[in-house]
Amino acid sequence: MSKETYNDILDLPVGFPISFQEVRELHMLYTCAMREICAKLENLSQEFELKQARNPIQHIKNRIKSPESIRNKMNRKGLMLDYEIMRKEILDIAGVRVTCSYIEDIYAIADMLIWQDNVTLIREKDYIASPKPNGYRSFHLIVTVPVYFSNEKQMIPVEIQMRTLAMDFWACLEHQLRYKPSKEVSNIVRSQLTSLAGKMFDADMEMQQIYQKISGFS
Ligand code: 0O2
Repeated sequence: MSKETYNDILDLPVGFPISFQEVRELHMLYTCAMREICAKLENLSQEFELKQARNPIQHIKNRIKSPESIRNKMNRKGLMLDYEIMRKEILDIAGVRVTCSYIEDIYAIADMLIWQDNVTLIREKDYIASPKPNGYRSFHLIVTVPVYFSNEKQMIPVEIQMRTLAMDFWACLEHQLRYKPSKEVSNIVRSQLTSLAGKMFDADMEMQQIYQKISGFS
């Protein structure tokens, strides 16, 4: 069966020549890696529940990037739609999002993950210290984790996005803008959102300061 026919069956985007076997392999590999990271975060969360006064991890979500989203990203980056290139260049096929209470929690949890023997840091992007021009704030890590099979080990990348609840609330709303066709509305809303991002960051900082005062840290 030709790759194009497989694309039809799997509802893959037109022009993404990827075989049935490759899609299954891809899903399996990245799901395994994503599970590894989620398990590590769940373990930390359980330890906090048991031993600490509060759990800084509010939510853990995960997703495997859809073939369409992978295709769009490869087009955006000007990459040839090729399986091997995708494996090498698209590092957020497996994605985990961690929502924390305070900004300081984000850095603490990130350190606790990176410190672990089988987590290798590939890249770190601190959009909290340096927000994007639109106001987007989040802390991104690309790590690899080993995934063991019967006769081999593969290092698979996982993107971990870490945010406060306020940053997550903002990013989810801003994400909806991508699907709004009206340019006029988009432009107004865009600048509103950028200004709101600053206010939400100020609120995050203030909440953290209040928390520190309450718990006697400062
Ligand atoms: P989706 O649909 O969420 O998966 P790079 O690999 O550095 O060349 P990349 O991967 O765009 O480029 O890096 P970056 O900036 O770390 O962004 C990765 C992801 O962060 C994005 O994935 C989004 O999920 C999120 N993100 C980045 N910028 C914004 C933003 O301005 N607003 C919102 N809401 N989310 C953002 P994708 O693949 O773009 O999309």
